[in-house]
Amino acid sequence: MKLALELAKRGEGRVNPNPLVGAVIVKDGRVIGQGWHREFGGLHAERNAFADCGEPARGATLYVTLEPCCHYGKTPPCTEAILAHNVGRVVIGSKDRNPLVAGRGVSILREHGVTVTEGVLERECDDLNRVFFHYIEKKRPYVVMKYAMTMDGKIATVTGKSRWITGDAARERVHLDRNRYTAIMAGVGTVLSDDPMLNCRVENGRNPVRIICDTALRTPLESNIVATAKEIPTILATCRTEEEKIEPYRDMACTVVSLPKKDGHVDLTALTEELGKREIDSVLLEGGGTLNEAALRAGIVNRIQTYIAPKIFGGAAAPTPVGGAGVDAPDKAYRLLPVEIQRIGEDILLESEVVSCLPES
Ligand code: AOF
Ligand code: ZN
Repeated sequence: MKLALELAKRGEGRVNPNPLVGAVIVKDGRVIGQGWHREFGGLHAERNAFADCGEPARGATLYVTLEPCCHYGKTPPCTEAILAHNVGRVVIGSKDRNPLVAGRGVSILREHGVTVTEGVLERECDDLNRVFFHYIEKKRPYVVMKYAMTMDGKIATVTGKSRWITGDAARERVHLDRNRYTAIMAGVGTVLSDDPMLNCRVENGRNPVRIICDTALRTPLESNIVATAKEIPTILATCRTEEEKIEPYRDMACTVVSLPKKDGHVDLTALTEELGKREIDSVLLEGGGTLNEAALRAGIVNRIQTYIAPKIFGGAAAPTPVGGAGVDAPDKAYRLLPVEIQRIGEDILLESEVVSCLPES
């Protein structure tokens, strides 16, 4: 199963909004076939593993990180392939929460006399597909709020300069995440101050869809984002609706989505629903303090990634990761699960799931 998990990760950035899945076929103590889901719409991991077998899989054991499917989707059911190859046993990591599968894959195999073992390395397999499970259940993207700060909690100096806070290794890791998640989201403030590309700079990586929260549509037509919208899908989320205001951006290949206003900004709940309809299963939120606070308050943030650099900026007015009015008592804090900690070069990365995005009343 560990090998199957490693294989599954090879699909990162290529299978969304479908799951990452790996499969290994073992016979007489030997691995005789391996496969993973390589790209969206392509063959499932199980079928790729059968195709890789140099000998018949009759009586073998199939290890697969996700319950095999039993429905006709873009591909035929994997349960049929498993039965056709006369596999003796199937060992499964995660249950599939896709309502089209949801336990039926296991039942069909058992009904046909296949021995099924469930829940092997289940936590690891579930963690691998956090995005898929969230998206298939909620039909909205899984949102990861990412920011880098100094040890005194500043995301820029008093003069607004933030390049760079973390070292090379941490910045490389951010680009891996830009490949892993389908979209990247920032506020218009970031476009106006940094004129960024918000692309993915890893070898064989793919660029995330860029989403700019731009209430009043102030993104400059000559910005890097707009200039490269023909090559990299770009969505401007705005409260403006006038055709003459929107048209120049459309002419430059930007997708302009007009949404209702909430608390003076684009309604982020409405935005995530719209992104879900567009099959965007995950968003890396690289906002400033205003957008981050609005996202937390809207309850759309699932995970927080905090890079901490061994530096101090100081300055009472230097910006911090989450702005707004803030909560007025510690017991009203946004609550997070216990933190996972990693060292990345000279920096550290803290990651945590958001338990409750709404301050307790
Ligand atoms: C995958 N890859 O390796 C497995 C999946 O539309 P389809 O035919 O690609 O089916 C997608 C569903 O199949 C998906 O939502 C999940 O429930 C199930 N298993 N999907 O893309 C795989 N094993
Ligand atoms: Zn399948």
